[in-house]
Amino acid sequence: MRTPLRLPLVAAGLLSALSAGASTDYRVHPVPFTEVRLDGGFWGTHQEINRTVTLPYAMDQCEASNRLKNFDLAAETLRRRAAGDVHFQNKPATIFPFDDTDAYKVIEAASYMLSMHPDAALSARVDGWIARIAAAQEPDGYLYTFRTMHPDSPAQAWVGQRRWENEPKLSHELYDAGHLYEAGVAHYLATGKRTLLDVCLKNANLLWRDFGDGKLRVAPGHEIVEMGLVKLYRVTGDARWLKLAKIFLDARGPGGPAYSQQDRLVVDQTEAEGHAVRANYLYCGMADVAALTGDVRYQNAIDRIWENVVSKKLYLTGGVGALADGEAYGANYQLPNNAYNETCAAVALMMWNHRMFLSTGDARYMDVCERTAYNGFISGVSLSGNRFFYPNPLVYDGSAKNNYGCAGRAPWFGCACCPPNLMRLLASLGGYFYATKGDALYVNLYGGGEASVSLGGVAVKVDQTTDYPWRGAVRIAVNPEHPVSFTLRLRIPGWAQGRPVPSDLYRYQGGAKGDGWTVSVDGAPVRGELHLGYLSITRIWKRGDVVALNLPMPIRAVLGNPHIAATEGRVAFERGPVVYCVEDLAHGETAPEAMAVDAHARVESRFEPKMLGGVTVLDLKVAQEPSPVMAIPYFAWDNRGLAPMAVWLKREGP
Ligand code: FUB
Ligand code: ZN
Repeated sequence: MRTPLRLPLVAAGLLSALSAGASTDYRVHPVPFTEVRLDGGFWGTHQEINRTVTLPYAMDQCEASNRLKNFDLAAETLRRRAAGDVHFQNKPATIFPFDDTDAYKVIEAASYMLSMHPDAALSARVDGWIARIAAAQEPDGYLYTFRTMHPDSPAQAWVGQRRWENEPKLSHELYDAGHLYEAGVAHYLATGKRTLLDVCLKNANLLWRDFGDGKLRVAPGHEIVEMGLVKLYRVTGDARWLKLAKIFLDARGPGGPAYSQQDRLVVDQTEAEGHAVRANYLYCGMADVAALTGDVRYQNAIDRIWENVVSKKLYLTGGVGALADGEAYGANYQLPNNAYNETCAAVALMMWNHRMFLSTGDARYMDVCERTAYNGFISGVSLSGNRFFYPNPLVYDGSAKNNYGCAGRAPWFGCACCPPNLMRLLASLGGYFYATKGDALYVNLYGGGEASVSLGGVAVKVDQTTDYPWRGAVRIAVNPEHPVSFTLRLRIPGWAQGRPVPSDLYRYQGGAKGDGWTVSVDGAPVRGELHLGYLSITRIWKRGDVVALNLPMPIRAVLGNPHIAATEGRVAFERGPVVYCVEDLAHGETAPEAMAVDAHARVESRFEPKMLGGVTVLDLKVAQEPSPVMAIPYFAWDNRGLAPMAVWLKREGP
């Protein structure tokens, strides 16, 4: 495991320029993904496919679809005009002005992979991309290929006549900047090279010139620059970047479109609204700024918005953003099964929930994060690693071209935001597993692999062995360099306590039974009250100590809140954190969504090592079918051929 490099931080008085609150940070500190190695198992396997298949595939796609060419075209315009050819301009080689971000996201994902797996060829390929990106940057730091290559008039309707003019709507200039910063910081931390980071800082200086200290007041049309600026602040210690993030938050509303969260001041917002990716990135930025400035108004607002999401706008699969129209959150309880649920919205929801956990140390946020991870997030990529879903609906008729114009998993998209977004989160998922606060170590996610942490000044290795999510037995070997006292906090998932989500939006048939979990240390049972969803074990840990967590995984029938029209008279099934669906490969007479199942009937499960990479399947007794019907994990649908699919089946009987 590698320790990231850091720029010398500007030590003192960083936040004196900020008006709000005291200098502070998240109460809980994530153990960086660079200290967590996921071996084999569910996530280790997915990460390896991500690194060995999806990454090179996505790099080829970005090149073949002219994402990189746009940078060359912009650079050419700069060069030719500087040489006196003052009317020279190029036309974009792609459709959207945010296509630059696909390259940035891929570099970010590649950087996370390079942190864990040094690879000279990959590093050189990334360096080549960075050189092309840097060449497209204007002398004052502006970087937005669609304008730079075609400066005399907008090359595309969204671009606007002048810089920033269309930013609150559709230009995506600051969205491009945000993804650039996320990539630049990741690349610097992974490689120690400043090549892309310097591009970021030049761009951020321009933003400071134009927006800093009460100059232009512009609400970013598509948020993410706020999170990106916070990362720049963390890596450089330059307080201007944090201040700028706050300036962009405060520029929103009142009186603008709800679609881009500009109808009210952010501190007055109460519901998740508008475009779901934009919204969730906004809430991430608010969490970061709340943590770093101590300004509780941002935290209070996202607390309210989070309650709204988990109690009224969250799918059982952990997806959000019900509506294709506007790629948006729907009204309260508007959760149709033909959901949009963009993969990017799932990515952003996980990022937001992780931040909410870091603010509070409350496991319910990691419950949501885990639900999304195993279901509506990882569904976005095929098991082969080179086919993708943009929307992640809970029902499918077997033929609709609902995947950005494609029926079934697509090889790529004209608007290719989702695949590289999934890649960057999957590559850094180890960072969601553990966290520390003082002398406490939180274990949030379960999966085979090893982590290195420091507790009470002592290096501790934590080694998980488990077949989670297919089995609930988790063995955690705790190996401190020498005996040390600390508290191990084991997350007992909400589902293991009989609560699918931290609200009344869904419930298990038969009530909140779920107290069968057990924990032991070196064979001695540990009992105790859960606090904020964790079982705490405080003791002097010594090399060779073993914690055994056992989470029984009965198959649970799930019912929706009566306010959700789409789940009325229906039932879904889950086991552990995994949500199931029926996909009818035989295209039989009864479509899955018309299949009737007795929610009280006993359901059998079995592990199928050769199916879908090794999954546990369920055998459901369906009224219309003589033999049991197999249900598979939702995330794995459309890996055996395109077929009708449904998560929510008809409920027979009471
Ligand atoms: O607008 C940029 C990205 O493209 C959004 O995040 C996605 O929803 C897609 O519209
Ligand atoms: Zn997307």
